[in-house]
Amino acid sequence: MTFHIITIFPNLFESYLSDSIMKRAIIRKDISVKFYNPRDFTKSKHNKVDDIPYGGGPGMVMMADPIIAAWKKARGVKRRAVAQVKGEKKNYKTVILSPGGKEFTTAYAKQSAKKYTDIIIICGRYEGIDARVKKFLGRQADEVSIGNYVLTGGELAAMVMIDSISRQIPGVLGNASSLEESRVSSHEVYTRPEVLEETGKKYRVPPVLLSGNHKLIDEWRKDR
Ligand code: 6GU
Repeated sequence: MTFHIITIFPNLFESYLSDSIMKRAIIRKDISVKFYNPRDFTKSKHNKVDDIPYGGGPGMVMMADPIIAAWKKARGVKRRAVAQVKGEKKNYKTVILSPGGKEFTTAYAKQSAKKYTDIIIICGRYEGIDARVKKFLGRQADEVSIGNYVLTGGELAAMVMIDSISRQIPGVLGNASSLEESRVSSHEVYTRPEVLEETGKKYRVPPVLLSGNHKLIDEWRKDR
């Protein structure tokens, strides 16, 4: 999976992608992440990427042209030609991140990991992106939000999507069974020590987990 990130703040992604599971996924080439800064695609003298809204109101609006130019680079005709020569079948999706979009879910992450080879993610600031970007992209783009709260920009949301989609890609998680969503956070988990002594109190691991009886353990887990 290749993630193409359109953002004016690519540095925000550095630490998250350079450690732990995302780092390993990139080294293994299970995923790759590329950046396109609208500021590098401006036609104006001062590399302007935002301007005041028509009709008035607070805040700035991201200009359509630099974003569309960055998107064209990400979607590149040249890359497609290379893919065709190699006989690869590319399948692109574009996501416009916006607090008003449809909610991002594990189901969306699973589908995306299965269906697409390339996902282009456009990060806006919360005042918004000129609506003509969405009009230009039409049905090839989804407008997506990661939850019912407002962030200052789409970059955190993009990282959430990269993480959540990547862990659905075979090989990204070391252990395939870790992928089972039902196992994630559904029941209590324990590790050593068997008895944790803290501030005069003893906290024990439930005896069933020490029993070695996997039928009983599975039943216990269903109830948690
Ligand atoms: Cl995608 N963007 C912003 N700015 N805020 C959000 C969001 C996206 N999803 C939830 N809040």
